[in-house]
Amino acid sequence: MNKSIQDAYQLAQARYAAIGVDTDRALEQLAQIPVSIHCWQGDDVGGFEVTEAGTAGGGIMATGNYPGRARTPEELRADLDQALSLIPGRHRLNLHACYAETNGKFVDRDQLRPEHFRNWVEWAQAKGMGMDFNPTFFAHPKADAGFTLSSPDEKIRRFWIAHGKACRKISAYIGRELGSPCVMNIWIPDGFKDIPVDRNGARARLKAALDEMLAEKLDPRYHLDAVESKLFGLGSESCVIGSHEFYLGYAVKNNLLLCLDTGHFHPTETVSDKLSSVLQFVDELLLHVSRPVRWDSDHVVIYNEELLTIAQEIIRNKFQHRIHLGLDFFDASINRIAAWVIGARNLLKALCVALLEPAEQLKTWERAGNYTSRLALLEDLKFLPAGAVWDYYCALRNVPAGTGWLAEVEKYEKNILNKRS
Ligand code: RNT
Ligand code: ZN
Repeated sequence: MNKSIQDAYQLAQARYAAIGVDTDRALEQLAQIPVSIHCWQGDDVGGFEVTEAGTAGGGIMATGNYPGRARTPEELRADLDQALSLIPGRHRLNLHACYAETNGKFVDRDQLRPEHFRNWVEWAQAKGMGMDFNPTFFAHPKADAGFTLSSPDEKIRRFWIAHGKACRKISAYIGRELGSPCVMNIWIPDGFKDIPVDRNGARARLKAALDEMLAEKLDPRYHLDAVESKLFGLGSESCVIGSHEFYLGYAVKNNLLLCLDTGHFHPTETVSDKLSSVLQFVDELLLHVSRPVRWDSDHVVIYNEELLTIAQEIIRNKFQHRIHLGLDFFDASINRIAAWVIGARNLLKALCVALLEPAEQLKTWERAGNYTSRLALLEDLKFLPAGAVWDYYCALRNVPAGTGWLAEVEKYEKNILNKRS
């Protein structure tokens, strides 16, 4: 290991030890937290279906035309390999149904089967990675009218219910093959552009459709269902059918995971504050860590205060066993591999910093009403050498520290990405 990284770590270790924090222990814990890496950053949420895809809808839109987008499953897997080699720790892959491999044949979404995902499973197996999965209720002609599971058209509803059922089988197959529960997240774009007169009708249809889709009990050792709400999207500005209250109620009533996407709430609401509320009533959560800029814009996750607060909420409460962490952003204006690496490393950095906090000491002061000491230490913590601990973690895990990873991405861009048309 690089001597300056080692030396800096030893000094940092002593600083943290002085406030009762064991840095080695913190890094052991960090290594136990997987992040589900979303496949869709690599190809701008395109997927590989053998048909003309519809418009994405619901506000899903990657903007930018940076060269090098993955055009085939092989390219996407190679790009993911490259990204994963620069992210410390062992993580998971989060795959959408539209990334099926159907051997050049058109297979509609209600007909998808586990075999269409075998290559992905084998890829994950070879790396000892777990996987998560998502039905794709957008970018399809049957979603172009803006409604899927809540559509007033029974045929459309049936189609999407069948897609959801097919995906649950695929998810359970993935979980069984990989020996780790596959979290299957349900997000639909359904909503009204303009002020509706029958919100209730659409929500009642969504509830009935979900009930039918999720009726079969599946083994939680292999498969877990999650539901994701949204505040608004492009084309669903006036009313989103699957709102927060809708899915919170649905998850509590049916004992499902609730997915909280950090870009899906009113700008003055924070997901960090919701975790300890919702976890009083659901067993587990899925987080889509994203970054809204004015709206649900899915920018690359940066190391900001809300990201750190989310990490602190998780670590201070030992919620890492109840919260599945996933990323959800898609930026097509920068190198896509760099986007994955930057976003994933930022989430891990936030978790690292949260693990370097003397949480019990802070809680003790708080319970005793000693807010002075609490504030003094919280402020001092901000200037402790967490960066030295993070660099050491990267070195331990054989991943470049600092921006050392960028040279690797640039090499890959020159040799591989720039050769793509
Ligand atoms: C959309 C949701 C959803 C998607 C992915 C691609 O607003 O956040 O999670 O981003 O399923
Ligand atoms: Zn999301």
